[in-house]
Amino acid sequence: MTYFPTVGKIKFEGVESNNPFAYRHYNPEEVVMGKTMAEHMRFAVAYWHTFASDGAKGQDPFGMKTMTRPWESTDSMEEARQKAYANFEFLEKLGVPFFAFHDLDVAPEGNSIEEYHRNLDEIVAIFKSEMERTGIKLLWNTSNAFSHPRFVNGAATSPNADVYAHAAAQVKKGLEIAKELGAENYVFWGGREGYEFLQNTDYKLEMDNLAKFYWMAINYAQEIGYTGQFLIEPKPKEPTKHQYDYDTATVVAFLKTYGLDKHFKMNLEANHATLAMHTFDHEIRVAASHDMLGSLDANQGDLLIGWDTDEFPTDLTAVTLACYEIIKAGGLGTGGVNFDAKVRRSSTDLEDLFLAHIAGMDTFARGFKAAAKLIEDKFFEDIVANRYSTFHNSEIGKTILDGTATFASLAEYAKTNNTLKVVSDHLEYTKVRMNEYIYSQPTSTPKSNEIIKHLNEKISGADLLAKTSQEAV
Ligand code: XLS
Ligand code: CA
Ligand code: CA
Repeated sequence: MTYFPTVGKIKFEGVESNNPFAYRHYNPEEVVMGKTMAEHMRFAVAYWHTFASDGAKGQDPFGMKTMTRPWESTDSMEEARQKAYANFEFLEKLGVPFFAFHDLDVAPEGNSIEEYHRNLDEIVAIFKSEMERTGIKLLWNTSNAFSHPRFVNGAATSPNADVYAHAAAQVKKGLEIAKELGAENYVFWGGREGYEFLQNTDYKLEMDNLAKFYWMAINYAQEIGYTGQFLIEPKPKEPTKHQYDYDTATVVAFLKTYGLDKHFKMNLEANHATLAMHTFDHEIRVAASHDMLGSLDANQGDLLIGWDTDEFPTDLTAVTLACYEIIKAGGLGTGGVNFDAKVRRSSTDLEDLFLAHIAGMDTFARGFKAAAKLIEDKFFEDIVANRYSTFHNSEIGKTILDGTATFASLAEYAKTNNTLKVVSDHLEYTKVRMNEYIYSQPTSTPKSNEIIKHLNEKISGADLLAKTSQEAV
């Protein structure tokens, strides 16, 4: 049985190729900064947006689904089996090494916890044998503790202890599945962990309960010998008005407050970053600065629409800056680039699933290579070094960095230093030169960062260029 008869194995053909079913930028074997692109990117397909929900088939709050898929069946377990096999055919054809799923994406709940576990076990067995056959791995699994009506007011922050216990049973099973399938990570995303109305909410009790829930998960993972990385996925809102895991900084504060910080890293989603009024690169930088960069959910939102549209990432500037932060952070470790993205409602062909993933992978490959070039040329490093040079190169700056400065010593110095000058960042010039790395090739000699440095030294870029071309002559 084939689910995608019209599409063969997607290969790298380069920018000259006009074949829509080929990579034009993503060459998995290309070595960049000492590793292959496949090793850097660790791409993953999100089961839910590709195979599972009606939302993945075009359904939205105003309209029915617009697509029908060959794995659909009136028998929910039969559909679960078909999807499982379709997943591996899709990943093999794309050449993607990882997938990710929620428990509810892969098997129907049935009428009891026992029935649900039986259903899950059957599909997990298919996953296991298909993983062995293909070498495809599980980037992460997670528990959907937000769709069922019982979770109307949250799971680990529900005001109802019975619901809390049910959520615990679900995550317990999720961890067993993670162990069984060797999941590299286990994700917690709390879509309903938050509140609609603060005055009917015991905020402190809910935060304490959430921390206890995480501790129970850590203890259980240790008990069963599951050693994958735990990840929390921040999101500020939607479906809940206010979600507790608002953004990276909020989650870090929560984890540190409850002594959980050594056990968790972040799963960061681009669309969640923008919902929190941050950029994706901001969230990556904050996580990395706490040594908590875990994995990425690659997508993009639509700033005009304003909710979690989960589009495939095609914004090359945003992706390049995200890749820049990934490289600066030392890579993704056990994480990867998971396409938590769905085809648009009007992309109705089955083949659009391939075209959309190819678009995301090519965008990331192109962004990553541009970021590598920015790093190789020390484009931002030199700018940053120059910008902070008073801390590194002046006596007073050094006392601030080494912690010997006091208010008294700084005030004494400030009084004697009346020549303080504002130094321009030349931000517009910086950004337009950065664009060359992203959209074409940096062409200038000397390098743009050197020109910016010289601008700071009050030599105009034009003078410097003139000087260099004279030297060249
Ligand atoms: C929803 C989230 C969800 C998580 C996993 O907005 O992105 O899909 O990634 O539960
Ligand atoms: Ca996500
Ligand atoms: Ca999302």
